[in-house]
Amino acid sequence: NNDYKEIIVEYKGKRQNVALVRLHRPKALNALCASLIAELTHALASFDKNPDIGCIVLTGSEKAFAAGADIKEMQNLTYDYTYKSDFLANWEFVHRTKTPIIAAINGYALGGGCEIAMSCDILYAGDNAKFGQPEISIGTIPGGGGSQRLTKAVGKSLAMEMILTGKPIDAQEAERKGLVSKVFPKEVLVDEAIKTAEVIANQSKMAARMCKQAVQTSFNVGLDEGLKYERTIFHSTFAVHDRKEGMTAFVEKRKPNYEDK
Ligand code: CO8
Repeated sequence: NNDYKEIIVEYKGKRQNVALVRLHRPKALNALCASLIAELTHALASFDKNPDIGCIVLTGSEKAFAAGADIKEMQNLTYDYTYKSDFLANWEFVHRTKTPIIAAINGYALGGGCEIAMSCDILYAGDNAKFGQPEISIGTIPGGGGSQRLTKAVGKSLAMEMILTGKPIDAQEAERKGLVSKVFPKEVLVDEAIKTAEVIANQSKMAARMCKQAVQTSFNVGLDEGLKYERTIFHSTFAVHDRKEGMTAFVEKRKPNYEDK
């Protein structure tokens, strides 16, 4: 789609089944203004509806994934406005997208930038990445899920330290603490993310969405409820053509032909 101004969308992979989205507001280090979020939301919704897309890679530039919500846009907002408009509620959309999303993070992922990255399913970092929740230094708190998702990812003490001091951590520490699953040299990060995305996009799309749904549920419910939910989805795969095809292909020692049904 060439109509976007603050994101760039390309299609990647041998089968063009990976959507690559670059946040593109270079003058503001990809600060997440309302129009950028609206474009991102529109693009993600279109991928969910597009039967050709099986995985999404979300990235920024080499300098910044995103340096946060747009402070200039927020500077003069009032409580009245933020409350009545449920300001930032639309950021939920990243997490609600059904297609798996890999965040490929080079440079700054601060505030809302870190929060958008954490809303994705897999996080890969470039070796120059910096993750932080510096909201306290501008008199506010994380508003896009940071206090919850960062704590779940890295544990209480480090999350408190980052959120209370505003100081970022680097890619290596983010990997050690489990915030990201892999670190790559910054020049190859996006290609590596696309490689993983291709592996995912070549699976059954229904199975991939169901896997995502099951893992996401583990963040919201206790173990017993989570196990029941997993089993329900597992049973439902027996109503899906791709499950029969996947198992049959294994038995017949051939590659499966998934039909996304
Ligand atoms: N908002 C608006 N503009 C920004 C932002 C931002 N978050 N970050 C950078 N910019 C702009 C700068 O104002 C500057 O513009 P100009 O040239 O017009 O002055 C341009 O980008 C380049 O920035 P710098 O000159 O500052 O670049 P440096 O390389 O010197 O510094 C930093 C890079 C360290 C990243 C620095 O820009 C910085 O500290 N940015 C702010 C980081 C921050 O505090 N982010 C958190 C914002 S608050 C937030 O995200 C939480 C809100 C609630 C939740 C939102 C999610 C739902």
